[in-house]
Amino acid sequence: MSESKITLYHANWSLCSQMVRVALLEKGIDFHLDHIKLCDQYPEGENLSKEFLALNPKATVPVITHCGSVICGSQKIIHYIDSLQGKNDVHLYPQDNPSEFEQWVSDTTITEGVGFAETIGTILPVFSSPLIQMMVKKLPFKSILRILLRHPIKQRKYIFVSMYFFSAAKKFPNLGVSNFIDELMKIENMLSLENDYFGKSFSHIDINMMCLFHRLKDLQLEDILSTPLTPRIRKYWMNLQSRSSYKEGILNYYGAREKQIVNSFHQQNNGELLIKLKDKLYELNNA
Ligand SMILES: N[C@@H](CCC(=O)N[C@@H](CS)C(=O)NCC(=O)O)C(=O)O
Repeated sequence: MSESKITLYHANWSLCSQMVRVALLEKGIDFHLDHIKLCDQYPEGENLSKEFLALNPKATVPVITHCGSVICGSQKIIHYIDSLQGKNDVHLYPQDNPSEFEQWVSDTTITEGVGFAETIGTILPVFSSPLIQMMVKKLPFKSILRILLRHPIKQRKYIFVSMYFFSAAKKFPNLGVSNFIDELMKIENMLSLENDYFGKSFSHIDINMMCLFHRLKDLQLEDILSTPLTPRIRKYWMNLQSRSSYKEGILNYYGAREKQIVNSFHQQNNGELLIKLKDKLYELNNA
C-alpha cells in the first residue's frame, strides 16, 4: 500500500463517484472522503467554489489527490487506482485486447467530448434528466444565477438553467431510447454464459456497468434488464449486485436526501419510458 491515503472528492449520488468508490473497495485501498454538494442538487453548489475549481477547473467530481498529485475523471482515476497495490488481489485492467477494453470503458463512462446519448455512458445522464430537473427546480433563484455565472461547462450550465425555467428535460429521455436498445443488445451478445462478468474476470467495465444498471433501478427502468430477450444481462446484473462493493460503494451512500428524491421521482413517474424501451427492444428483435 502507498504511504499516504487517497482523498476522494465525490458526491453520494454521482455515477462517476460511485464508479471510483467501487474501484477503491474492490482493490481494498483505504481512502478519505470529502463530500462535494453539487450545484444541481444543493443550493451551496460547492463544485463551483474557488477551492474546488482550483482542484478541478471543470467543476466535476470525482477527483482524487494522492502523494501530491491531483487526478480528475473516473476513467483516469480508476486506471491509476489499479496501478496501486491494495489489500485484495484484484486487477481491473486485463492484459488481452487493451484497445477494445479501453473503448468499452470509455463507452460506459460519462466521457467528455462524446455527444449526449451516443454511448451507454452518456445515455444514462439523459435518462436521468427528469430526476435532475426535479432537483434543479427546487434550487433558489440565487443558486441558478450562480450556475449561470460560474459553471465552466457551457453546455451543462445552459441545460441546468433551461431545466429551471422551461422544464426542458421532459422530452430528453426519448433521445436515448433507440441507442440504448442497440447498446443493450450489443452487451447481451458480448456476454458469455461461461463467464460471470463482462470478460473472464471482474474489471473496470463491470464497475461501470454496475453503476449504470443501478441508475436504471433509481429510474424504475430496471425491468429492461430482465426480459426474455436479455437472459445473459439478467444473470450478469445479478452477479454484479452480489458483490460486496455494490452495497458498500453504492447502496450505503443513499442518505435521507437521496431517498426522498428517489421516492418523489417514483411517485410522479408514469412508466412511459420503460414502455418505450420495451417496445423498441421487441421491435428490433422482430425485424
Ligand atoms: N468524465 C467525467 C465526468 C464527471 C461528471 O460529469 N461528474 C458529474 C457527476 S457524475 C458532476 O460532477 N456534475 C456536476 C456538474 O456538472 O455541475 C468522469 O468520468 O468522472
